[in-house]
Amino acid sequence: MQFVVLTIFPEMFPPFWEHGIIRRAVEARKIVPSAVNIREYAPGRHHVTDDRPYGGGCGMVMKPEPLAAAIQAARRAAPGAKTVLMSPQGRVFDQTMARELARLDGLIFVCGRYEGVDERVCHDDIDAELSIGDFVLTGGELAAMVIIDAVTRLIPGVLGGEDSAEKDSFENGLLEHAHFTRPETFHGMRVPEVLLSGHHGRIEAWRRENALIRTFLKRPELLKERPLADDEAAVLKRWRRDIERIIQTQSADAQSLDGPGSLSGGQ
Ligand code: 4GY
Repeated sequence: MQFVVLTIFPEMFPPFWEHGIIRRAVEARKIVPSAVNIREYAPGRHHVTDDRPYGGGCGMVMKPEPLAAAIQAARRAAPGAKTVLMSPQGRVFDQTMARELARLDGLIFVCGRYEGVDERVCHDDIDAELSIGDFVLTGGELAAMVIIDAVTRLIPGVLGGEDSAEKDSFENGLLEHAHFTRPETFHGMRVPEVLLSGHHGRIEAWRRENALIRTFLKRPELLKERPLADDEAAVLKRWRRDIERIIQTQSADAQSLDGPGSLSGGQ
C-alpha cells in the first residue's frame, strides 16, 4: 500500500517509519511511504504556502494552488489512491474504518497547518475528510501518522502470528483481556492462578470472561451495539447474581439492626 503525505514538515515522518512494525512493513514492501513538501509546489523564490484570510481575522490559510499541484502530482505517483484531508471536521476514525482503509491501493494525506486549508481545495481535490478525534492539533501530521499506523498493522502479513490483529481490542467488539508476565508476584499482587495452570481450555475461558467484564466496567457503551453470545450472557448473569448477593448482605439496610425486617419502619 502506498502512503503519500503532503505536508510543510516532511522531516517529521522518517523517524516514524524507521521504527518497529512500521519499519518492518516498509522493508517487506507491504507499505511504500513518502512525505512530500508542499513547498516544492509553491512558485517563487520564497515558496510561500500560506496567505491572509479573506474577510480578515487572525492567522493564515493554506494557499490553494500549491496544495492542488501537490495533490495532482501525488495522484500520478499513486494511481488508485484516495485523497484524505486530516481535520477535526472529518468523519471520526475508528477500527472499522481502519479495516476498510487497509483494503485500498493507496492513501494521500493532506496535512493542514495554520488556521486551515482553502475551502476550494477541499471541494475539488479531497475524497474524504478524516478526524482522529474531537480535539484540535497544530497540524494534520500526527493524525496522518495515527492512521498510517493503525492501517499498516491490518495489512495481511504485517503482523506475525505472535501479535496478530485478530486478538486486538475491538476486533470482536470487546476490549482485550488483562496481560501478565513474570514475576508471579508484583507489588503484592499475584498473577491469576489459572494462567499458571497450563490448562489451555480454562485459560481461554478466563480470557473471554475477563475481556467481557473489563469491557462492561471500562467501556459499557461498547456492549450496547453488540449482540451477546449465549456464554457471554451467562457470564454477565453470574456476575449479576454475585453482585446482588454482596448488595443484599453488605448494604446499610441489611447491616442495620433497624433493618428492613424491623417493626419500627426506620423511625
Ligand atoms: N483532530 N483529526 C485533526 C486536527 C489539525 C489546522 C487543519 C484531528 O485529524 N486532524 O486537529 N488537525 C488542524 C490544524 C488546519 C487541521
